[in-house]
Amino acid sequence: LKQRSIMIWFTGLSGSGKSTIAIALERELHKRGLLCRILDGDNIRSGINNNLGFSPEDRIENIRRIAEVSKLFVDSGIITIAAFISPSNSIRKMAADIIGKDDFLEIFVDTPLAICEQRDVKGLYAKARKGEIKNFTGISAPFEAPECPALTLDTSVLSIEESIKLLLELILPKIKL
Ligand code: GGZ
Repeated sequence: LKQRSIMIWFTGLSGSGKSTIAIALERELHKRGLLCRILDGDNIRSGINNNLGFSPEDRIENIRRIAEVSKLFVDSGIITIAAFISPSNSIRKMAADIIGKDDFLEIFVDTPLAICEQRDVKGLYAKARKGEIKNFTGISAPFEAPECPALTLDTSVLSIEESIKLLLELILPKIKL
């Protein structure tokens, strides 16, 4: 493999743009001949973690399993991109400790709650406001901003292209051998 593998860990609210950026980033890395893999709610919460909900305990177990799986990918030389809310410093530290701090890049998708709620792509914020979804991050469950992310991206200010440019500037020097 002509690449060094790292973990690119996106954290942020539902609707902040984590998956959209992850998919665009994956495309750019593939274009450059780099091997990468996205882990997100679509392939993890529907499969390996389909017995987990959104209580604080289940979120910890969700992230723990994701980190263990990510570690296997990273150790195989694959650039691994995770897009999960991962709502607290302690939960993200657990992930970094499992994967290894040297390989772990924390990216904060810091789109304001008001914008995420306005977008409400899946109608979940409206349901959370009505109390139809409990423990909803940003509404009835906490989100703790990262203290020292490698990069912060606000998708209400930056275009996807601008976010990808910033990400590539950060990542490419770290993964090219
Ligand atoms: C937060 C929830 C909830 C609750 C369902 N709180 O926009 P989405 O739909 O596709 O992304 C959200 C996703 C969050 O799962 P994560 O595995 O990323 O969360 S965590 O890291 O905290 O374990 C949202 C949907 O699941 N969803 N109920 N109560 N998000």
